Amino acid sequence: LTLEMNLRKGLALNEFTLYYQPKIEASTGKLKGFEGLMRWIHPKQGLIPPLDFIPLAESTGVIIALEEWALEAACRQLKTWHDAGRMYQLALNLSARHFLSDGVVEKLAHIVKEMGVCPNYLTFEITESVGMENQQHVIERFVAFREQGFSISIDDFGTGFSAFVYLKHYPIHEIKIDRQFIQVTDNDPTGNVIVQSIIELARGLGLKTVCEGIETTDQRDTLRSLGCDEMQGYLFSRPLPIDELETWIDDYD
Ligand code: G
Ligand code: G
Ligand code: MN
Ligand code: NA
Repeated sequence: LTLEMNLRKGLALNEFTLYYQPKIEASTGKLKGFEGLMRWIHPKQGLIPPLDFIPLAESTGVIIALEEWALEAACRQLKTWHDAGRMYQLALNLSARHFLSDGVVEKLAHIVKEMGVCPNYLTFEITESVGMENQQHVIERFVAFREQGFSISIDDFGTGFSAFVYLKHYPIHEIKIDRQFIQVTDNDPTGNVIVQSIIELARGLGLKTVCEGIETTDQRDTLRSLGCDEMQGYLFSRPLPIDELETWIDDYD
């Protein structure tokens, strides 16, 4: 089998699953929602992490089918929570190839509608690198997502060369500050200056900030005092399968 056929077969045989990592409101410690992260549970190879199949899925185009599946799975879970009065938010990663594909906004909006979920509870995380080419086209896409009620977050913020282009031109809702800027705060005082500046800049522009990769209570306390809105990281929980997540939620709340 070609790798592409392997991916398609895995999808058809229901071998993919979503893990969920909690997102915490910095000021209150309240559980706000989750980022959904894909995993491939291969019958022979066991758990395959996304870094080992996402690039391949992107180059073959299978990523579109995979991420549509992920949205369906996420919406099914979100619907279960919402029906029980637990109004969590959910963020999903969207590859550049999928984000730029024809009809993507209508397709994703259709899936969400079919699943009976309100789009206001969904955020799509797009990596910073998407924005360098064809800026007008990318801006129109962002507007279309926004018009459907979806939020857009810029993932890995600060790692590319387009960070300021985003802030100046792009109609986004949130930036997700890359963990390299978070994890430097322990023993490098100049690291704090950078993350503090990013947070202040984002707030000045009316954007929400999410800090990822929080691993220590010191990082949590520092970032809370710097005014970041939401936090995510191993300190709270690693990404978990749904049954372990429900146990985690019971313990956390
Ligand atoms: O969960 P983990 O740290 O292993 O994820 C590794 C990388 O895989 C992260 O950069 C994450 O954004 C990416 N990833 C996980 N799920 C998806 C997905 O559904 N689509 C895309 N494009 N990337 C994903
Ligand atoms: O690129 P993206 O932000 O989607 O990447 C999410 C990935 O980051 C997930 O694969 C997750 O496992 C990983 N991750 C989440 N929290 C932490 C953390 O606190 N430390 C480290 N090193 N990785 C984390
Ligand atoms: Mn992400
Ligand atoms: Na990231």
